[in-house]
Amino acid sequence: MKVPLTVLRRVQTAAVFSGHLRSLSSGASRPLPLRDQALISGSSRELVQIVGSQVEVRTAFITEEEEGAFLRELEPGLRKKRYEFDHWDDAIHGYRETERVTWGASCEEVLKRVRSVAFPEGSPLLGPVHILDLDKAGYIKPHIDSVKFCGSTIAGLSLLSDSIMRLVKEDATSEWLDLLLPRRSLYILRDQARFNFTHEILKDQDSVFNGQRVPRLRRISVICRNLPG
Ligand SMILES: O=C(O)CCC(=O)C(=O)O
Repeated sequence: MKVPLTVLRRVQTAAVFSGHLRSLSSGASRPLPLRDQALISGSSRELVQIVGSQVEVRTAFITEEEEGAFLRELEPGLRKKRYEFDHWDDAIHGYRETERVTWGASCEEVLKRVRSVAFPEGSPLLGPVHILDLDKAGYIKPHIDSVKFCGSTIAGLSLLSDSIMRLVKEDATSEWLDLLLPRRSLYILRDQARFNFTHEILKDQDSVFNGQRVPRLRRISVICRNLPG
């Protein structure tokens, strides 16, 4: 099932405040490697603190071997599809997608881990896992996932590439957060962050986090959602 995406307007950003989410800091003055710097930055310290509590980025959530297992399962089916570029009104540009209910043991083990950290126990989940394959030239425009199809929590694994997810407050577009999503990390958006903020994945040429370029290559996301309450 394709979850309908509501396209909303993209906005520009202003001052930047950073907060650490499960990250390390060396205190060195030269730019930190991507995996050692704060993973969230935003338009104000308050926003980083308040909405930052409803977003999580867990670096190295899966190993290289586990990423390989997902790719082996997903690539044969994805390769049969063409990237979609020309739907002018689509919320996603340069993508192909699929969904999957049944997985091999290694992927199922990872998905169990995702579910146990992301969703409250007993929360009914959307059965199929959604797979989104973004071409290097692809990107996801700002949108809020339909409340008809998914509940309070969205959790996604990022395969093959680092990327930046931008959240922008729907009714106050000067309020925003950027999340740095390293390859093989898990992100979780909950509650306000999921309902009151648009989310988007930046295109390669806009992919800059705290002044540091984050090359956006082809990226596959594996997304789990719960059902509306
Ligand atoms: O690719 C991602 O991680 C984000 C996907 C997304 O925006 C969505 O499915 O609503």
